[in-house]
Amino acid sequence: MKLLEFLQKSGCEANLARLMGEIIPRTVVKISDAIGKQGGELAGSENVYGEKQLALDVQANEIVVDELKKSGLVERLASEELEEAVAVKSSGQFTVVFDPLDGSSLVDVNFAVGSIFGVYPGGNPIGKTGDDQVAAAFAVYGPHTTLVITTKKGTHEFRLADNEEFYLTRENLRVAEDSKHFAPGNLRAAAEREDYLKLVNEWIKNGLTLRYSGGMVPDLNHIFLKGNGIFTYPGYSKAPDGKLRLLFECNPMALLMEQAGGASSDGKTRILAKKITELHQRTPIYIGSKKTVEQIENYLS
Ligand code: P6P
Repeated sequence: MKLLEFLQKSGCEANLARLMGEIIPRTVVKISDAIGKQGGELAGSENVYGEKQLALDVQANEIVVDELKKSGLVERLASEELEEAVAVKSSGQFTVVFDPLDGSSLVDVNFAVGSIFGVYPGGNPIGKTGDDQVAAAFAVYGPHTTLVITTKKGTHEFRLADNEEFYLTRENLRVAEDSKHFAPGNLRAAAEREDYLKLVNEWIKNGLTLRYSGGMVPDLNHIFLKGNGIFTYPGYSKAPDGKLRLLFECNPMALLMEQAGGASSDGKTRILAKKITELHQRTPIYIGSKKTVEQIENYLS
C-alpha cells in the first residue's frame, strides 16, 4: 500500500496526511538523490552550533524549507541548521521542525544517515512539550531509502520504490520491553561518570550485542526494526545536557518510540514531558526498550 493511501485509510486528517504522505516524502526523495550525487564537501559555513556545514547540509535544508513553504500547510518552520524559526504563513496549520541531514559527516565514510521531522499544531513550539506533536518521522538513507512515520496511530515503515513512491513494509513496529542490543553514545562520558561506565559494563556482562554507528537515525532504526535495544547519549562535564537537540532529534524520536511500545527519558524525566524552552536546547537521552529505560532511570537516580 502507498504511504498516502495508508494514512488516508487510517483516518489521518487530510492536511496532515498530505504533509506526511506527500510533502515530507518529496523532500526525502530529493535529499536521497542529492546524497547519491555528492560527497562530504564542506560548504565553507558553520551552523548555529559552530559545526562546519557540508554542502549537503545546506542543500538538504534548502530542499525541506522550499517544499514546506510551497505546501501552504505550514505556519512556521524550524531547522537544526537555522538559528531562528521561519514564519511562513499566518494561516498555516502546522509548525514543522527538522534536522534535514542528521549525521551528515558520516556521508564521507559511506555510512547510513537520516532526516528527522516533528510536527506541532499551530505556531510556536516554545512552551509546548513533545506530547503536543501530532506526527513525527525519520528517513534513513541506507541500502534502501525508508521512512518511519507516526501520526499517533502506531509507528510504521515505508520503503522508496523506483517510481518515487513509498510503500508500506512494516506496520505497527513493536519494541520489546527488554534489550538484546545496545548503542552507547558519548562513551567519552564514561571516563568520568562511574554510573555510565557501570551501566555499559552491565550490558557487556549481560551479553547484549553492540550496534553503534555514530548516526542517531540508523542506530535508532536498528532498534525499531530488530524490535528491541537501547540508545544512550548522556551528558558529562563538557556538555552537561549532552549533544542531541530536544526539538529536532529527541522529541520526534521519542514519539515514534512510544508509539512502538518503547520509552525515552533524560535520566529523570520522560522526554515528551519536557518543556520546550528554546529552539536549540539539548537534552541527555536514553531511548528504546521500556524496561531498560526504567532500569536506567532507577540506576542513575
Ligand atoms: P558523537 C551525529 O552528528 C549526531 O548528531 C547523532 O546522529 C549521533 O547520535 C551523535 O551526533 C554522535 O555524536 O559525539 O559520537 O560524534
